[in-house]
Amino acid sequence: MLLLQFSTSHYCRKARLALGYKGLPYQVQNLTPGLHLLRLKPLTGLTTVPVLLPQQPDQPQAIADSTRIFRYLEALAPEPALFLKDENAQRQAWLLEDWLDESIGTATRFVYYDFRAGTGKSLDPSLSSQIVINIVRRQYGITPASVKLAAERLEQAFSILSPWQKQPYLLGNLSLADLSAAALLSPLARIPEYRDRHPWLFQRLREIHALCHEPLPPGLS
Ligand SMILES: N[C@@H](CCC(=O)N[C@@H](CS)C(=O)NCC(=O)O)C(=O)O
Repeated sequence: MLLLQFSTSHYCRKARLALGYKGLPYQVQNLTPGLHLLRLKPLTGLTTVPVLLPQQPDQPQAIADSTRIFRYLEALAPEPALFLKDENAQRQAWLLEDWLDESIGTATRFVYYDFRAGTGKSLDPSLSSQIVINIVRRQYGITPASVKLAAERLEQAFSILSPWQKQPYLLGNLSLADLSAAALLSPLARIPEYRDRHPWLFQRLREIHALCHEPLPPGLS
């Protein structure tokens, strides 16, 4: 299998966590932002990574979107299970996964790129890095007002995810909600303020990454 990705994308990290948890062998191909459209559009009709290419004659050519990749991997390799046996609990897992994908993954992106352009500039002050950061900020409409909203959404997220303070898995047993939270909140590991205020969150991120045999994100390694 081949995973088409951006090396720094937290949505691609989410797909890698699932592949690692399942213990499936795969390779990655890092696409160049901008040129990625040329590769992805004909394959999926979409412009986003991750995209998984099973590269097997009896399998689909391409699976786009991290949520679809979760479903595909669970059908391909049911053990170890990523879906919970209890139907109600699994519904909760899907709800959390969708909220993390649609709301929180975006909020972390906003807060992270705002940090990298401001107090976190010293992480990589090179012109090329700052150009990329500014392109991303323009592409996603990252402005002081939208960053403020994103930061507020994250505060609410920490309270919704508070079961993680007392137990290793959000819904009692490991689920796709844990993998989604571990990946989509991972950019915050580079921001000292978040690391200092929520040590429990980064402890869980470490544990989930170890379970999925995925190297830790920058800031935790
Ligand atoms: N819901 C999608 C979101 C993926 C996503 O936003 N990917 C970003 C990278 S973090 C991307 O490919 N952006 C490039 C673009 O939109 O052209 C998923 O879960 O796969």
